[in-house]
Amino acid sequence: MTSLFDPLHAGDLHLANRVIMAPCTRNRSPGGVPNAMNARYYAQRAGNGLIITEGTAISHQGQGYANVPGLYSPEQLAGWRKVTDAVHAQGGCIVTQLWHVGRVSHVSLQPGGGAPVAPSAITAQSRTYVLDAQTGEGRFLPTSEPRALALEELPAITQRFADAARDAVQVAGFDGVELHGANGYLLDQFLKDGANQRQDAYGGAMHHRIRLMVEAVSAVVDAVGGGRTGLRLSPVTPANDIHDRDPQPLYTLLAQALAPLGLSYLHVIEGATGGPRTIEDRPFDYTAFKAAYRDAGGRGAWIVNNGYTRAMALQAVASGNADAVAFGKDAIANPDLAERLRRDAPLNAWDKHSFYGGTDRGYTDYPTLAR
Ligand code: 8OZ
Repeated sequence: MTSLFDPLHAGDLHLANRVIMAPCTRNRSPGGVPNAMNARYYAQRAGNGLIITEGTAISHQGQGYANVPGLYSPEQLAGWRKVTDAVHAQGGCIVTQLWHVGRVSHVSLQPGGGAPVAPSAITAQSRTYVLDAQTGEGRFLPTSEPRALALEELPAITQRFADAARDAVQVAGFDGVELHGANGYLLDQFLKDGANQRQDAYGGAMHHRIRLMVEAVSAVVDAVGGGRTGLRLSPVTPANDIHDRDPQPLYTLLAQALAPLGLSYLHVIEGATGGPRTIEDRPFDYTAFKAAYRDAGGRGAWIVNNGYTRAMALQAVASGNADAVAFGKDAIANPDLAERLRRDAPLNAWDKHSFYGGTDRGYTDYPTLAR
């Protein structure tokens, strides 16, 4: 029987165990440039089988929050190199999450103070994290009204995903990349009819709405190889005001389109991100989704996420329902999470007040068992 603590080959990624650090936004990279404190934080967590970095903007346009890191300038790539070197020195494996927020942004974060971009000009009823121009303090503000992307703009966005992926691996030293296809950001916006009301080849019918995501994933696969490419999905999360009328067939179609791409892994958020695992008016059969992917020849690891306890994670891997389990808040609060889970040791509690922005407090000062 497979254990949560067994090694895993996920495409070209070699994981020492199946405890994965989920991507967690921390807003601690001023200027979008990863710094020494960020390197320390990730290096502390290298005992997890895989670290997926916080969402990292592939372009200025793709940025939706203050002080999140980027992957589009030489300084940002050099900053990440320090992070990956520090993680590799501890024997860890690390991929970066390629992020374009689409409409979940604010004019003050966009190039030239322009409108954020989206499949359609529909404002998300959501909030984004912005710095006050006077005080420099972080605060949450409503997202700005977006403009609909022109058809002619889409190839450049796909290309940016590919170029950022190549730079992430070749320049910044990442073991691979994960596209952020979840939580109501750009690729998820195109996928779902609540945000996508286009009438061109990228909107309307389901096979149109999956197009941008499949093109972006394919371009990244061409750039760095399928074995170094993962994708995060959230079929029914309401995060960032996203919804779809009929997610099950949408994700079946998506699974069939992704299956031939030879991905390292799919990473699935079950239920409401950071919230309930089942949503009454948004039913979804994850077993059927996984079966659709496998039946279509989809290989690579199946990573699950959202509110997993130790017992649930052990059971998910032992039963074969998942190959690995991603933990967010527990990985923030426990630098030695995999070791604690292995020993069935108590976990540190997380401090939600220091999740977004701030100093080393609530970031690099959570104790290990040894301390
Ligand atoms: C929390 C705060 C800001 C961003 C996500 C990238 O939900 C995020 C995020 C989470 O995927």
